[in-house]
Amino acid sequence: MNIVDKIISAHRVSGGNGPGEEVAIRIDQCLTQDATGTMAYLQFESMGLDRVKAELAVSYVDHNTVQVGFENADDHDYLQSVAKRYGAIYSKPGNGICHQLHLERFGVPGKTLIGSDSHTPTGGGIGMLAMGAGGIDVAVAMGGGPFYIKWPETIGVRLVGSLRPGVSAKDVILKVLARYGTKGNVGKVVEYFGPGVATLDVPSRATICNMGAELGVTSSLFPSDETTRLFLEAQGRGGDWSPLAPDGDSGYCDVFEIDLSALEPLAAAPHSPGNIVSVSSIAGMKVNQIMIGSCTNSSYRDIKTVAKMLEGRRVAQDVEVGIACGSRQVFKMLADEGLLSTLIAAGCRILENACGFCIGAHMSPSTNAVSLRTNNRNFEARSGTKSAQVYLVSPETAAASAIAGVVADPRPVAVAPVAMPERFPIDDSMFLYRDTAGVGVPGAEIVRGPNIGKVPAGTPFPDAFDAVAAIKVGDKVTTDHIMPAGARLKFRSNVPQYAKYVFEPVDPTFHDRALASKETGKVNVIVAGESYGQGSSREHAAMCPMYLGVRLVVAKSIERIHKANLVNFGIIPCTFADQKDYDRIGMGDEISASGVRQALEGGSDIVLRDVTGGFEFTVRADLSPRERRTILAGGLLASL
Ligand code: MIC
Ligand code: SF4
Repeated sequence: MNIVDKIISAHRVSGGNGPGEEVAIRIDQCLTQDATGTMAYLQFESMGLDRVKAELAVSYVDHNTVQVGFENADDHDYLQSVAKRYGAIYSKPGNGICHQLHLERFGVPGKTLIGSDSHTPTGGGIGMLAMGAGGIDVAVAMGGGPFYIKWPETIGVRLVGSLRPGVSAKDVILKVLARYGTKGNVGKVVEYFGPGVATLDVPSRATICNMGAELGVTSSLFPSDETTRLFLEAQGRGGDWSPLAPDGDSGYCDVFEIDLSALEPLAAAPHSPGNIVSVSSIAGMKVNQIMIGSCTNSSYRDIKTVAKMLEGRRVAQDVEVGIACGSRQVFKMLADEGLLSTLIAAGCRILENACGFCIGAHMSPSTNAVSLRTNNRNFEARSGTKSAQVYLVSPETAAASAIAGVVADPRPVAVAPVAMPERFPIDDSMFLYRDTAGVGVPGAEIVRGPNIGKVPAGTPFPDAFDAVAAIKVGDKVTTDHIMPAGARLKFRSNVPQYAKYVFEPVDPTFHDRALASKETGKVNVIVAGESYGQGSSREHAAMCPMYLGVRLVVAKSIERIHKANLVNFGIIPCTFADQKDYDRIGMGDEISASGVRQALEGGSDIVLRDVTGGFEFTVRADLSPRERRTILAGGLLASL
């Protein structure tokens, strides 16, 4: 067995005997972050449980920390009070980014973790089966319920050799993205093996697993070995370690070999993490902004490497450089070693330990700017500036370019590798309610400011309906297109308000049109191309469309987390039986259907009539009986 199969087998509750079959697994640990967490906890509350039942639930605040206006602060108060009441641990704003913190303080090899954030697989760096999910799925797991996945097929990435100076983990995952792309990998997991594994420290492994999310896979994992043990010991958690390795090299559906010694610095060019080019091919290009940090590249290893590269140097005059550590631990270590002072002297802007620039919460580049960033997504407009050209690079490439003022190959200016400390400084004082974790404080008041709204209620799926193709979009439409973050992020806890921005970057008229057709009793249909719903786990990309009367998404293909979110909010995620029908449907076409409940119940294809075009077309929903029941009931909350 490979590692993934071992962990799934050990956690299997029901179903699934092999790849492709739905399996219910027990979840040991849960994490939420604030931007998805308020809805997750509102849904948890509505389940009527008295406390968190999973082994561990941690509620992090890292996304909405800018606090312009009362909204973010209201969310924090709610999350803090609800954590206290129900027995979750609360990580205060300023403590750091959820994935970096979870790796440092809570992750355990061989355990399962789900998080209401697509980069939860960062935990795969220490051999956890860690997966992103919608908030309601996390709420169910917090309540002790299982999590459903398709038993994945496992891609084996065999690592040989060792990285050369100036080349790092980011380049490894960009190489994997160059091979597998950002679509077509649904239902798979990536497992890293081979002699090269031992040459990578835990933060490097975590970087690789983190950005595996951009492949669209369910998770990514490394074995748990001596390096993992030393990392956990250094975090004062040696007792959490256990070894984990595949039985042999044969349990993979595909094997891709990377010779780390031969790897060169890479970059993801605008506007997709799968658009890989070599740094040497863009070297010399003028750069306006460089942002270093995010859950992908903000470890002690990464930020110290940058500081060492900038030691005694200054950032180029026309370049703005911002640096955000991933956690308070990293920040403090930098400060204690005098490296914060190095960064300040070099002319960097020191940013808060939070998501910040990565999600466009601040630090948007100027018009047409070239921005080099060490995060994981460069979707158009995600930075907050539509015309900006965002390139994703390693911390080493970012630092070399900061000095040069143009894209620069870091290899000539590489520094010695950062050694892992024997003991990290441990200070858990910004994790609240550890003593009442799993128990809670019965009767504790839950604080609900005006920004805390309600979860919209679902209604049973209609058998027959008149509908309209409310929007038609192309391939690789991300959740950032469907439900933008950045300046709109603060409305996450207020669905009617946030719903005003559904598809804003694509078609700002969508909200008004969708609401108008809903009010006339029509169902709204979204027509989409390949890989619909890439990116974030935000269930708002299903919840807000549901609120606007969307009941069907008809696409060429749909990504895993988004598909699960659509089901959870009573929307049928379906694909064209004949992809040519995508071309025949026009935006605004009237569509009608009947016998839909019966088709769903029986798991058969659904025939829709394009009344405007005068033709019928068939769509299919590849759903388990459980998922079909959920949709028929009007979503997961309605079906519980
Ligand atoms: C992201 O990187 O897109 C986010 C913001 O972390 C999302 C979660 C969200 O939308 O709140 C994710 O990756 O799931
Ligand atoms: Fe935060 Fe960016 Fe990581 Fe998402 S990808 S969790 S926004 S740092």
